[in-house]
Amino acid sequence: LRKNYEVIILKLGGSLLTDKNKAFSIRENVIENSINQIINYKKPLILIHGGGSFGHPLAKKYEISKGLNTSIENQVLGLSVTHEAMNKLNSLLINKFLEKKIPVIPFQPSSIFFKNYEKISTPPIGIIETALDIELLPILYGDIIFDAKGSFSIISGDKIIFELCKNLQRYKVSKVIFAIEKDGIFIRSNNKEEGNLKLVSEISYNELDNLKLANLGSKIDVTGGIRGKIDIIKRICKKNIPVQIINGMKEDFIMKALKSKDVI
Ligand code: IP8
Repeated sequence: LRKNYEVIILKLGGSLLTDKNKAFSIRENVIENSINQIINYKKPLILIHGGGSFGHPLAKKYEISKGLNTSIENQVLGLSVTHEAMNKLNSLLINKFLEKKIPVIPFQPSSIFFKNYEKISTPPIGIIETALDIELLPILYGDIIFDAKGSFSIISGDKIIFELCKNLQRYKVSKVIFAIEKDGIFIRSNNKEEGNLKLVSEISYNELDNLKLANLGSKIDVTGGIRGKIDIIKRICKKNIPVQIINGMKEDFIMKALKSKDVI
């Protein structure tokens, strides 16, 4: 059995894979290009993807992240439909890998993770480690999550990453890469609301709390947007795991980040 193997966790953001403003739209070229870069990386990798225009509009419509609410018409059906939309996006990706004869395996997060009064309980994730052992690429995604108090909400891809960082045992996460549709995190260079925007090239853990985030306009996001992402990044960094944010729209940035080459 493999022990102390390094693994990279890569997240393809939902707004990278889809046009978040248009329901069920996918960015065919971006997906194709991302997959081509990923299959070039021959070392252990776990792939996570977000919801984009598949998961977020439905989750918002049925207020899934706020939990069971009997006054919302057909909410439980909406829960099912939200999960299925994510499954669809996932199957689409899975099939693209299979067309290229790359062994991949999807894991349904809603069948792995369970919320217990705000705490996510994760059973031993040996299944993911065994997939890695036999060189299957595990793919997980933002999904619905059931709650022990008889309710449900959404588990974001980012949250899943944190749970994996916390719970993998035989594999050590060497870094987490977020491929998004922008160059990274932008801050305001002065205190005014619309000060000049500046891309942050490097941030240390201690600086994460005081970022003056630039407002780049918000898309439908039920899992906390960039603030939520920074919160998760902090928790990942606290485990001494470096995090990199890259622009997944650029031709070879995913490959460069995976191979630790210089990238913006
Ligand atoms: O895009 C959200 O995952 P994320 C998944 O990683 C759903 O935040 C179902 C909205």
